[in-house]
Amino acid sequence: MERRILHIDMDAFFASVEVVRDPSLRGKPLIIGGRKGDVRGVVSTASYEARKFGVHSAMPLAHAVRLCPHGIFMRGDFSRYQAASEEVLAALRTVSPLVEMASIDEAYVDVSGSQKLFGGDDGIAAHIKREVRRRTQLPCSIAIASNKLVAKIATELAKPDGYLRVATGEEEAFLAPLPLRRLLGVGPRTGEALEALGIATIGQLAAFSEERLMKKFGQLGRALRCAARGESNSEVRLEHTPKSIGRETTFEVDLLDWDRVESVLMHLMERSMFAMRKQGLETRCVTLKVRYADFKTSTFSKMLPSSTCVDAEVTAALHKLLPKARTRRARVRLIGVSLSSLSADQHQLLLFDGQSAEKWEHALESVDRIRERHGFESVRSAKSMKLGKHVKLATPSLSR
Ligand code: TTP
Ligand code: MG
Repeated sequence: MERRILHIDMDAFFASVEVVRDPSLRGKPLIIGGRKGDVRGVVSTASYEARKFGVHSAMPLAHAVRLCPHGIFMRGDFSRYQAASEEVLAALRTVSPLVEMASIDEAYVDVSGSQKLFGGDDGIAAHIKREVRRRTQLPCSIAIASNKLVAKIATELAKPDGYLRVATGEEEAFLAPLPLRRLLGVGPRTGEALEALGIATIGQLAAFSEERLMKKFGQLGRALRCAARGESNSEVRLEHTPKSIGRETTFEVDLLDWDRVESVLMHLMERSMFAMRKQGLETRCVTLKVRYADFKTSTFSKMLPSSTCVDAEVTAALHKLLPKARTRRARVRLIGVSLSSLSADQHQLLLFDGQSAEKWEHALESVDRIRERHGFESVRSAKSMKLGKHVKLATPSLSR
């Protein structure tokens, strides 16, 4: 199978998130990192409009104020950027489970196995751009090449809001005309030393005598020459997928009322499923956990015929497990649900009960969007509605 690696980098990331939050900021020179008076601050990002004035990341804020006195300066909100980053990760997982977030706004995806399903590189890139837009409204740049090194360099050239494809076999020709400093690993010092040898482009480095490079730089010389030829075989390092996602709660008083227990369980299930979908995952195994008044704890698990992110399918599994928990005629102290055998949600539900599952997924997507805007409790199932308008659990439930 031909190896194809996608690299994505968000455009002016922190600034773009602020523009989505407050569209009146669009088109303005926006600088995130601190307010004008924060003398000790540094710029974390500048919008493209602010970059025209020479403002860039890592610059002292005071310097940025001098270059762009009419700019809009903001401290920013890291938790919002983190949330947007998680949405990007979820979007990427819809094309391949092999995702590596390299930084908060940048990722690699091994898309070798996704070519047929999405119609090649171009189809994959279009799908991701659409999916990122839909989930975050943010612009991004994408490149696809045969390895990480070439893909990352190509993304820079695709900016802003662009897409670039480097065909397998074209790596060296693609890199050749680019200035030396575009090559990763060539910092200011190495750059100067190479330039002293008369090397100004990546192509000139690729063609340079390996012997002479090794004499001057040792092993680094050989590595740089390989990189200049577009050779790299570093793997996409997998993002950690949690073992399970679950929610549980202990009742204020032990309960015999299974109708009430079931309502709380459905609420916990909806919360777990929401958290799972937010991470772009689906589940294959549902576990019901019950602790009785005498502290005896039992778990009951059910494997599903295929992975799902649809509440109704997990509800059905819980309904099969509940009678088992009820055979013990003791009061219930704690109830919980846990979803495991998690995998990247690739929306490949067409094999099993295809149509209805797909319909459900679309419905849930709108539900999740409403919840993000108006709070989790804005949309609830009939069963968990029995708990009343605002659900207050005695002990907050935690995800593991
Ligand atoms: P980058 O991807 O380097 O920059 P960017 O997304 O702002 O712009 P570009 O379109 O050129 O990719 O960094 C991503 C985010 O990381 C950036 O928005 C803010 C943060 N960051 C810092 O806080 N400090 C820094 O020095 C850099 C480089 C980035
Ligand atoms: Mg970026």
